[in-house]
Amino acid sequence: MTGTFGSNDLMSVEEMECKATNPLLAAGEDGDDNDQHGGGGRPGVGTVVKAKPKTKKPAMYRVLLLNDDYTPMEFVVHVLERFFNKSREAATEIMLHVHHRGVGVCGIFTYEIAETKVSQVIDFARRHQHPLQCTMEKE
Ligand code: TYC
Repeated sequence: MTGTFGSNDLMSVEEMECKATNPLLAAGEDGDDNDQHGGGGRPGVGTVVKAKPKTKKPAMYRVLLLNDDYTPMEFVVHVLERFFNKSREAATEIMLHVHHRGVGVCGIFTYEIAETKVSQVIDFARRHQHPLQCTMEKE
């Protein structure tokens, strides 16, 4: 683990001093397994042994299909099967929803995966000379 002092994944000097002075924290009651700071009870003396675990959930993005008047229904169903791993039945349901309501959700993904799906769908539609559009929005 490398890092710079002041970054979020290292313990702050204030936090180390607090742990070294507070017997509860120094005894490891904060839930981490980083309890041998080697400070010998001297406030502010010790070693950063381990970064605090960061478990934030990633932001998720809905991938949307947009209706148009020209893309064949069968092509949209194929797109949903091919790029979104939908069954024929689920794909048909989503396609009809988009056809009637104008927009529908194909799936929910992390940013990079959503971005890739959008590009793949637009590219595939273009190559088949269909105007089908696909976009993404934050969940
Ligand atoms: N509206 C199209 C048609 O009548 C079908 C269609 C459905 C097109 C969904 C795009 O995302 C779409 N042929």
